[in-house]
Amino acid sequence: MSSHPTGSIRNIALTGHAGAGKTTLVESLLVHSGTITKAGRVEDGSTVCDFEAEEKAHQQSLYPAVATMRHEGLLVHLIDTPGFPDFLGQTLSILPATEMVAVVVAADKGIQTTTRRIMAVTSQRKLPRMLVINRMDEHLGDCEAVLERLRETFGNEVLPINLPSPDGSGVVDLWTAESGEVAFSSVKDAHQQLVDQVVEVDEDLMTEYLEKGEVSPDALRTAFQKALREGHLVPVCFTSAKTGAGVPELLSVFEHLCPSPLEGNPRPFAIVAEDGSESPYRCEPDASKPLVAHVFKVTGDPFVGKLCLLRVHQGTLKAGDSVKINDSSKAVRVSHLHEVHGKDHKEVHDAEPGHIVALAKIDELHFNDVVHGGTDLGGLRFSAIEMPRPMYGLAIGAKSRNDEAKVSTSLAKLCEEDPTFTVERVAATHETVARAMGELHMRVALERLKNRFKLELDTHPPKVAYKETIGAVAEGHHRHKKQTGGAGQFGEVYLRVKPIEGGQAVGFEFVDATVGGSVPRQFMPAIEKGVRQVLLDGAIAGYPLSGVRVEVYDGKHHPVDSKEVAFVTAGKRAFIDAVQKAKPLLLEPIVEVEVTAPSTSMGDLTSDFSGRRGHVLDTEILPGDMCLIRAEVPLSEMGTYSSTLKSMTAGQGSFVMDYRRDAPTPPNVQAQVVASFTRKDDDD
Ligand SMILES: Nc1nc2c(ncn2[C@@H]2O[C@H](COP(=O)(O)OP(=O)(O)OP(=O)(O)O)[C@@H](O)[C@H]2O)c(=O)[nH]1
Ligand SMILES: [Mg+2]
Repeated sequence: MSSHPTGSIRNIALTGHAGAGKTTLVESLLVHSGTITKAGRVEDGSTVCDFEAEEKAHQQSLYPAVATMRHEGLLVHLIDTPGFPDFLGQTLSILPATEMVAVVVAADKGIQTTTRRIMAVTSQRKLPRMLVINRMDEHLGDCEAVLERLRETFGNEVLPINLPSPDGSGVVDLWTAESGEVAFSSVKDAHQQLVDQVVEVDEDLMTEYLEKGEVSPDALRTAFQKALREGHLVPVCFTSAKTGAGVPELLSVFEHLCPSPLEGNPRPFAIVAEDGSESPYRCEPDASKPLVAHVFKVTGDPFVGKLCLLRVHQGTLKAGDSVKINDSSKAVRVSHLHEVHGKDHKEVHDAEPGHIVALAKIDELHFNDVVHGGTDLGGLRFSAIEMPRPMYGLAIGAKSRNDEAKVSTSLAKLCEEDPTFTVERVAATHETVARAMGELHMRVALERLKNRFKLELDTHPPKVAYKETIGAVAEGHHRHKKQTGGAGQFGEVYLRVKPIEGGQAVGFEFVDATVGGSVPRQFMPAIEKGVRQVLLDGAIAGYPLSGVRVEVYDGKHHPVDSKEVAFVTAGKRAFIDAVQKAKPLLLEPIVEVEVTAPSTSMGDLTSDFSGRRGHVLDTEILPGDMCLIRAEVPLSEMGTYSSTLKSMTAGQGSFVMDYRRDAPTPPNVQAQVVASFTRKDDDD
């Protein structure tokens, strides 16, 4: 039996924009719970959660970190997350491990890019959330306006659960108190508003409340939980992570009002059958049921090597158990379980539903894997939160020849630890391209390679990975005839190419539309082979070709000289001939960029997008003299955007970009790229 059964566990994520004060708030909560005696400082690199070398160097969080505290009989896991938009993927990946997402907002900054993103994702995923307005020590005067903006932006279900005292040295609880002095608003009104909102989720309670004018605290807590689960209430707390004002009250909200794993919303698990159909699976937080745990984070530890963080959703994981991973039939032995607190690990014997534990050195485990103990749970999958697609690319190579072997293994480790960092060999450009979410993310990844693997890379901007497709229907023909002494080679192909609906350069179809045996059946695979040879290197500019349907409608063969090789060449040549007549198009990746910046810089920012061949989709004025700009821009024009944005907004702007689609390049760009291409022909 675990010393902390499920009902006494709380798992809370601290999210929000960079600099809101999350890591400092965790320190303050750890001090108030008696877990540590003195708060560390982000600037000194002495906090529990920013323990990695790169975090200390940058003085900001770059990876999620778990802090564990025991307080008043409860076990609380706080997960601190990075707030800079480049690290959004890291932050999103840990949300499934928690029952409550606290979104921290700096009172002086209000709603920023990460605030919006997290509020949107938690709403979609039906994750209970709350808002914490921090930095009230220095910005007490801004608190009322920020609360108002949060309500305007995220709805009237955003309601304070406490309010700052007149001098900001503490807060007045609105859950229990009906009177008291506060910096703004009135305790009586705010209390009333809170209770009114909560009772709305329960008709019987509402009737009782209307009749008697009050409801019991127990009934109110149950309704509060329901309101959180349904997103009918987004409570707001005020804090100063620096002075500790409001921190004991925040801890109390986490412990007494936030859902335990028994009370959280069900997680999106599904059993996938052999035919691919899915049926939802409801994990029950019951320690006696078969084990279900989910890997929400993979990281590398300099001492223990690969470390996977798991959240147990059902059943009990014990040290020494053998478990299964996804649908693998191989049982894997779990010899040690660890509780995590910053960089420290403490061995524990078992983990019941709700627990977060680390498993070391299990090579078979990967991000988003399901670990289970049931014979019939092989098809169990967790529907992961969709990750933003990394679009900021750098072509990379080893600095020293001796390091070449090390490059791929080290990069593979990095990719495994970060779902938004990828490395691919781009055949079209013959480059190895690393992709991250932005410049900072890329820089941090390169620093990590240096710190952890003593590996330095050469980098340069990658060539654009264009794609080829066609814009019209056309026909192509090739007659391949070769006489080399004895038997010759003969094959003749007529084919038609058609764009596949959508013009998105997606897909390839090959159809035999011949009649009367003009091309004997056995040569059709040879023609297809020839056509497919063109797909990788393209027909006009050396880039991959797709979005084409090929119909072979006629041809000729020779009873003696027709050979497979002849039809391969004829197919390939006829295809290139057809594509060249089919209004070929060169496509480039387009990203959607979302910028949040002071509204005074809106004009500059929108005209900058025009200079980058982009176009603005929409703009919005946000509360607090901020604006939001959404634009579509060719990826190739975004290489220097971080520094431009920084200088245009005096460091106040932030942006995220996401892949949208591929679109045709302007005719002059296409003409240039096509002109610089020479086909290497080796088959004639
Ligand atoms: N005055 C004041 N400063 C604060 C408060 N909370 C944090 N800070 C300071 O704000 C800066 C950023 O704080 P962090 O705790 O690193 O912020 P964060 O939200 O973790 O930022 P990221 O890790 O980048 O997402 C640090 O210099 C803190 O000392 C606060 O309540 N009041
Ligand atoms: Mg931080």
